[in-house]
Amino acid sequence: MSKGGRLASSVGLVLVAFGLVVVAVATLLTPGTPGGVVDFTKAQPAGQPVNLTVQTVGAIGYGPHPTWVSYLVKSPSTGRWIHDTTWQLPAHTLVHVTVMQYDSGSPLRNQEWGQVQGTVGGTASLNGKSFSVYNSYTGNGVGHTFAVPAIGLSVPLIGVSGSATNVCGEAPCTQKFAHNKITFSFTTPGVGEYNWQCFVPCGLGWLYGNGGPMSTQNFMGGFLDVVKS
Ligand SMILES: [Cu+2]
Repeated sequence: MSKGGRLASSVGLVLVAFGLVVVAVATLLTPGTPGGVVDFTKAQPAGQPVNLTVQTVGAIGYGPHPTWVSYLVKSPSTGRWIHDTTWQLPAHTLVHVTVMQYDSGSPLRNQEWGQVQGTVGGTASLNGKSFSVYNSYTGNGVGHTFAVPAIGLSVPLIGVSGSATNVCGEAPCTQKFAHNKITFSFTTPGVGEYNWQCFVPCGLGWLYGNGGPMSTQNFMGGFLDVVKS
């Protein structure tokens, strides 16, 4: 091979290597992978309310922890369910949240978690019916909460019947499976990073239920990445 040819092929190899690095980094930043962010800032015109749709499942059914409980979020751009709990939202903006809850529930360890707090009007709705507190000793109990401590937001996610025959076993779950639809609205605070989490110790098989999915990103907690609108 000529000197020029050798130079050209080594430059080519460097470019290929560079390309692979770029692809690897881009893959890491894609929603659904650790470090990903789901962008809700371009889903609607500036100043308009944001629609945020999530689902909670009793077992994600795939990946390194198939048996773990988890949240998933519906991509505002593709409509696909993705396993990523960091959501970028515009500041000082109304967010309409819909939670499709596919998991069962139980009585709460702390009854305060049964209260709806920090939402618009101090209420949420369960399958179309407004409520401000849920007695977890009734019905099917509470499966999870959606809470953003820094802004005083907390909403109980009521469980589906443990004896339902059509319990979803693998995410993403579709509405043919037993579920509860919980909706509520809140206003995002100013620019900042706000953690959100479930407060129901739902990490089955872990000490006091607080390990595993309760302490792992993209399962029972995440961040609201609030940016300038
Ligand atoms: Cu939970």
